[in-house]
Amino acid sequence: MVPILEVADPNLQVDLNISDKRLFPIWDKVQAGERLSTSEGVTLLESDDLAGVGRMADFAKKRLTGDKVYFVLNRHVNPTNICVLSCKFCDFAKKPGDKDAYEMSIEEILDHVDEDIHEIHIVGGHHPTWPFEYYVEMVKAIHEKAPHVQIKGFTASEIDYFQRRWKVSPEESLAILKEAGLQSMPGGGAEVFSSRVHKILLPGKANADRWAEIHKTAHRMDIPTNCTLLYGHIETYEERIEHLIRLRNIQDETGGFLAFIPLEYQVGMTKLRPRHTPAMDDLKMIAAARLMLDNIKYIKSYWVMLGAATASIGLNFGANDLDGTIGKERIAHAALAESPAGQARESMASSIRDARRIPVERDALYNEIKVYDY
Ligand code: V47
Repeated sequence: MVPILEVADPNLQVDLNISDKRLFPIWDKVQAGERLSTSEGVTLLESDDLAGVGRMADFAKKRLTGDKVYFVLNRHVNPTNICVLSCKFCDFAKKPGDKDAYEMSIEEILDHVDEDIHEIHIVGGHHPTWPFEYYVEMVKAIHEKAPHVQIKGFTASEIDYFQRRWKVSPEESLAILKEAGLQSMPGGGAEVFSSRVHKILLPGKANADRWAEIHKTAHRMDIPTNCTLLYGHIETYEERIEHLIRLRNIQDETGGFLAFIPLEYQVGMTKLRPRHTPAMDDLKMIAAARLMLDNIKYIKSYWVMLGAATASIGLNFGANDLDGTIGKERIAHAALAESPAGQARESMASSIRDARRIPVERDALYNEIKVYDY
């Protein structure tokens, strides 16, 4: 299958110093623009040649989008942490009556919508009693307050829950939410598609087939979406790469994914492993994503979970997006993420310049707003 993406620099050539011989045939395929297989993806994650893997991914990134790295002025709003699910990796979810459980009013949500942002990202718990109409009201109110702010909201898992709880099918809920002002969907809720992991960590949550069905429905309705992988807990390298290949197959069918975000598991109090996965693993994960997902244009280096320093290095390992300024993020921080709650526009630009890349401010749909000085 030939990648469907337009390539910024099809003639790009570089000489690489690769020390791991197992990477030689992979490098030949990358240069020829050929697709990588599951076993080649696993080799990328297993290799100790971090620089070699990173340079191949950086080459693939440069060929696609040159030296530009994107970011958005955005706010994350997590309207409630009350959730009927009990995913074993999640410190965010609380039960009604728990000490730290919270519910935001529409007014409180609107306080997050500043004039200067371009994107609002809404993801929350699966609340047992909030009616579907409350979510519609939320989207309408944001859209009325700031029509220029693009609303990216609701994971496939939340859309699935609207059907289970309120009998509103994904087609219906997405049509109503789109009418209210929703423009795109975040990539969360995918976790790891492996049914082995699903059984252990997230029983009762939308599974791989359902997640895919909902994203394909959104794509058919001209709602672009993102996709994610939650890694660094109990999953194997094979399961990570099989997950990426599934995403690549969906993208071949629909072309509706904007960006892929590798989400590093934050150990917090759930402690599926004693400490977080090493930075070397984060960087290889970003690189493997760039090399496997030849049909998804943007790969994020998500500073909230990686920390600003590793995220900036990720921009030399195939990532071309640093996500956004964020504001008050609660999911990773409930799991004790060490990053600050938000970043200013200038510190995003500095992280990108530190990686010797060109900062480009974008909107939620990747339209360029401003190219910064390098
Ligand atoms: O679906 C929950 C994850 C996701 C933990 O689309 C955890 O642009 C790590 O989807 N450690 C929500 N991750 C966040 C999300 C997201 C974030 C940034 C950008 C985009 C985008 C999407 O957070 C959940 C779940 O996979 N999560 N607990 C944890 N302990």
